[in-house]
Amino acid sequence: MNQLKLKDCINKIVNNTIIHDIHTHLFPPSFEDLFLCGIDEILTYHYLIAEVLRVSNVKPKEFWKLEKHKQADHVWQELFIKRSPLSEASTGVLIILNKLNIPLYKDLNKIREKFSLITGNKEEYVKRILDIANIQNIVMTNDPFNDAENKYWNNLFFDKNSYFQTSLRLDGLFNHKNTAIKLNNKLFSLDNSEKITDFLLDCIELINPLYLAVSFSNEFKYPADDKINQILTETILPLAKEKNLPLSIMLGAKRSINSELRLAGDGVCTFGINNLEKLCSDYKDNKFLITMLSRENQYELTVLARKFSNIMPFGVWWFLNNPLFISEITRMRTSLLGFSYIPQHSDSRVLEHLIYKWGNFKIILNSILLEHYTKLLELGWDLTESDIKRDVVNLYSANFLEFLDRK
Ligand code: FIX
Ligand code: ZN
Repeated sequence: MNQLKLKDCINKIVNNTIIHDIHTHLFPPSFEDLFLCGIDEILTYHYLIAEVLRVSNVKPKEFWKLEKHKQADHVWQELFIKRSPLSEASTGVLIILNKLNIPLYKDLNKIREKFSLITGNKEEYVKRILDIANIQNIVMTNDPFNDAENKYWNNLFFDKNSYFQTSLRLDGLFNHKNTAIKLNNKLFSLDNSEKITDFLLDCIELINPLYLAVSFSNEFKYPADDKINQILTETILPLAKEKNLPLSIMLGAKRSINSELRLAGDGVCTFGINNLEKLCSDYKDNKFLITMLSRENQYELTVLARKFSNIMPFGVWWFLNNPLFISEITRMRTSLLGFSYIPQHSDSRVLEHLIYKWGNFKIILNSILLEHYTKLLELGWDLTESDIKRDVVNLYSANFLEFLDRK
């Protein structure tokens, strides 16, 4: 294969291979209010809210009193009209509009009109967006402690054949104020490990997750004589092992450092990698999907993954999800791990986010693959189109699916 053919071949494969998006906050249309799409939802994404509240004169308390379309008007005015939309999240809005063939009107109402013409049939619209991004499956973040979501599970609303798949988010076990919770019309008390295990078994039965998930700031220490360690070691880890479910641990989000900003108020902290090292070493029969929020932690995590095959690093999370860090982290991971990691997840909260988050990632992946494969060709390696296809399939889906299946 020559250099020119290589470029076209990579481009075609990167854009046409189907993706398994392993962590999102999306829901299918059957979850009614939780299914988010359209320009007002896109503009009131918490990434943009954080950006607007630092430049506008409207105080957070006032902003939250506005109706959603007024909040969207405000974001549009401040971040797109009064200033150029340069940040990753605001450029993302323009990418979405481009891909949906909606002109970049400065008048937001005109954009709203265009959206109203295409979002009418929600199921068809989901299919359209997934086709644009070339995504086959989306993993939701299913939180039994969230009342707004819980009611759908209680009524067995979920269509198990949809593109949407499930994961069981358990942060609520550590933060939950009450010791009782209702799930599927059953009341569970969560005051000891045995009862928590019963609750988790019912959640797993009901939600049928691909993996269990938690997030921790650097306040999580392992080992330690505290409630987190007790819940983790007496309930979550034994169950995850028994059911052969990976535990996804998202490390380094410091929650609510400015609570006035609500969901937009979380920050970042570096995490003591020695805690993760000890955990993965003590629980070699458990599988861990790990993503870390701090840039400083990325190299250590990658080195740790070389030592522990029960660690699968995934995604370039949240504030890191911009070209500079995606490029740096993906290059570093590839140099140390080959393609034995999961390079990206979208973390989309609004359906159309899939378009820009995956679109941006593919541009970077394209150039990284070109560099790596060029080197192989220069060294005389016999590289075929099907080799490249196999590698991209591994990155986009197979590494995840094989990790799930691994015993
Ligand atoms: O904890 C998480 O899953 C985070 O991804 C979210 O809490 C965060 O708000 C987010 O949407 C980041 O992209
Ligand atoms: Zn998330």
